Amino acid sequence: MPERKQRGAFIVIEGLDRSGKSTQVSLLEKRCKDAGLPVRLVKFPDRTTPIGKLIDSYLRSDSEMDDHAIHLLFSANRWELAPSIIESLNAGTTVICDRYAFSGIAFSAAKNKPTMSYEWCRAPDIYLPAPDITLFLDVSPEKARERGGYGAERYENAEMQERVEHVFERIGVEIGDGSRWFAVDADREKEAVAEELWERVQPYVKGTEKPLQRLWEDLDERVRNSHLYI
Ligand code: DGP
Repeated sequence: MPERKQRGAFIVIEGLDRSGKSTQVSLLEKRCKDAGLPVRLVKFPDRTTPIGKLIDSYLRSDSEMDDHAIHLLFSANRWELAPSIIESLNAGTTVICDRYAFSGIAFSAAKNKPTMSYEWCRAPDIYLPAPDITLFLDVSPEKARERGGYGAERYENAEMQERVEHVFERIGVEIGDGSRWFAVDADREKEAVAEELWERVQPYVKGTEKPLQRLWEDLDERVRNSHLYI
C-alpha cells in the first residue's frame, strides 16, 4: 500500500492579555525544535504587512478607525497569510499560531455594538484553514493584575478583558471544548502550563493524515442547504 502523505499540524494558542501567551508560544516552539520537528511560528496580527501596519497604528492609538473596518482588516491580515500557512502545513511543517480568528471574534464582539453581533464578527473568518487544536490560556483577572497589570495598547484594561473572556467561553463551547479546543489554567507556574500544552499537542505534532479543514465549514453548509438559498 502506498504510504499516505502526512501534513504538519496546525496549532493555535489563544489567550487573554497577560496570560503568558507569548512565553508559552516560544516554549512550545523550542520544544518542537528540540524534538527535531519542523516548525514555523506565525503571529496575528502580523504587523509587518501593509494591512498589519494599519492594525498596529490602530492598536497603539496612533490612528482611529471605524470598528467594523478594523475588524475586517484583522480578518484580511489572516487571509493574506492563509496561503503560506497551507503551504507550510502541506510541506510537513507544524505551524504554531499566536492568536487567530477566535481573537478576531472575541475582541470585536466584546465591543458590544448592536451592529457587530457574534455571528457578524465570525463571518469574515469562515473558511480560513481550521486549526487541528486550539489551546486557550485562561488567566484570572487577579493573576493578570499580579503580573503587572495590562499594557498601554487599546483593549488592555480589565473591563474589556472580562468581556473578551466571555466571548472566548462561547467560542470554546461552539468549537467543542475538550476536543479541538482546550482551556488551560494559565494562573499556574509557566513550567506547569508548558507541560500541559506539550501533552495536549502530542497527538498532532508528529504530523497528521487528516485533511486540513476550514473554519466553520459545516456551519456554512447548513446555511447553503437552507431554503433561503433556493
Ligand atoms: P498581541 O500582539 O497578541 O498582544 O495582540 C494585540 C492586540 O490585538 C490584543 O489586545 C488582542 C487584539 N487582537 C488580536 N487579534 C484581533 C482581532 O482579530 N480583532 C480584534 N478586534 N482585536 C484583535
